[in-house]
Amino acid sequence: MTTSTTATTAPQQSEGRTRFYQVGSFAVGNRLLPEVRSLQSSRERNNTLTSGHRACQGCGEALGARYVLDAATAAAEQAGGSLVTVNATGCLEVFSSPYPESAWRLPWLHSLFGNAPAVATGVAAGLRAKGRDDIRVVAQGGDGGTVDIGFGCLSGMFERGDDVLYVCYDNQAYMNTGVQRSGATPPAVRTATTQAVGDAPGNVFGQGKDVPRIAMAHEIPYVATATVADLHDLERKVAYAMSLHGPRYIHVFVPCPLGWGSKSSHTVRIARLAVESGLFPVFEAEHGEVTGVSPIRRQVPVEDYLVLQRRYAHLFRPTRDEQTIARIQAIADRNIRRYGLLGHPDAVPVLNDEVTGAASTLGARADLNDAPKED
Ligand SMILES: Cc1ncc(C[n+]2csc(CCOP(=O)(O)OP(=O)(O)O)c2C)c(N)n1
Ligand code: SF4
Repeated sequence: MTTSTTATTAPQQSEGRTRFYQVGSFAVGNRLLPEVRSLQSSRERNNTLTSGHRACQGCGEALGARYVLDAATAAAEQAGGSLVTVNATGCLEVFSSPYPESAWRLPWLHSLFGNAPAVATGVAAGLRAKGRDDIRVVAQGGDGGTVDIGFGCLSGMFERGDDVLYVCYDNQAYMNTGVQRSGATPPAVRTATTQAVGDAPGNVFGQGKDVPRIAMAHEIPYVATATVADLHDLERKVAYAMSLHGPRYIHVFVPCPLGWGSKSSHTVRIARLAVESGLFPVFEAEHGEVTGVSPIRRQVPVEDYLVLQRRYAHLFRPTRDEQTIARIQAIADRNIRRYGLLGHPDAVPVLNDEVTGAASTLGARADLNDAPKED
């Protein structure tokens, strides 16, 4: 993440202009800045993931991880203890720990790609054996490390009842290795391994895994979904999860500008549209039962979400793929029904539309012109 360049948030520069770690790429770091801290190092925050990492500008995963681990650390410290985290291989691990540097300011272990839940189980067991119930364990990984290669370890961790909070940062593909499809990649998405060619371009419909619901089926103490569009909600869920014991799971929706072909300034907006369209339902569940949802207040058609991302560009150019857009809208509609997302008295339902049965309540279709252009 870069430091802000606005007048109020820019770091105090004593040696001239801000220097960037890399120029002309998505990777911009500030670790070469003089020893002057920006607002991201506010004394009110733990700043567990601090300046100097190499995430792309606008990386949702960096934003989400920072808020998750700051909230988890704060919760552990308020209880008189501390936190240790285990990190699966993936973008988050790579951009935060280029040897010999680290952007982490807490005890942090790098596991393999596929065994973060098992390593976290071992850490928790070791702490238990030493009688250290003051030290809490958080494990984290991307969607590939979680829903694919790490899934067996994760299910075992749930089933055994291990005292670990596991957080999945879902950017819907294997970003670290070049945007390959994962079991969390949505239908129709173009990735390096699901090209936008043929009769059914992009990722196929009807495959993949809904891990929050699979976690609920384990009837563990707590399962929640969240996005970087509502960081207070994310912090609250982490704090609540930390007040519980046993296996807990939080699935965080984190847009990836590089892999999704979106503007870095659209990360939070895209996350909000995913929620407001119904494509990413935000809910909490305890012991297998849904206990709360974040209702949609101003429903938008899925198109408003899709047009801002080049990975969906083939649905709009050279001609609109009405059928596929309607199928994606049907997924959102099913989520809305499944979780009762329009049950809130303030909710604004979508209006009619000749294609998808939906119409923007935000006027976001004007953003068709604002969408990233195809390569
Ligand atoms: C056994 C094994 N297979 C493959 C890899 C290469 N690898 C490292 S990270 C990664 C993808 C990570 O994807 P994800 O978990 O979704 O995290 P992201 O990078 O998207 O944050 C892959 C394939 C590996 N490290 N180990
Ligand atoms: S590729 Fe995506 S997940 Fe990885 S650092 Fe860049 S924006 Fe973040």
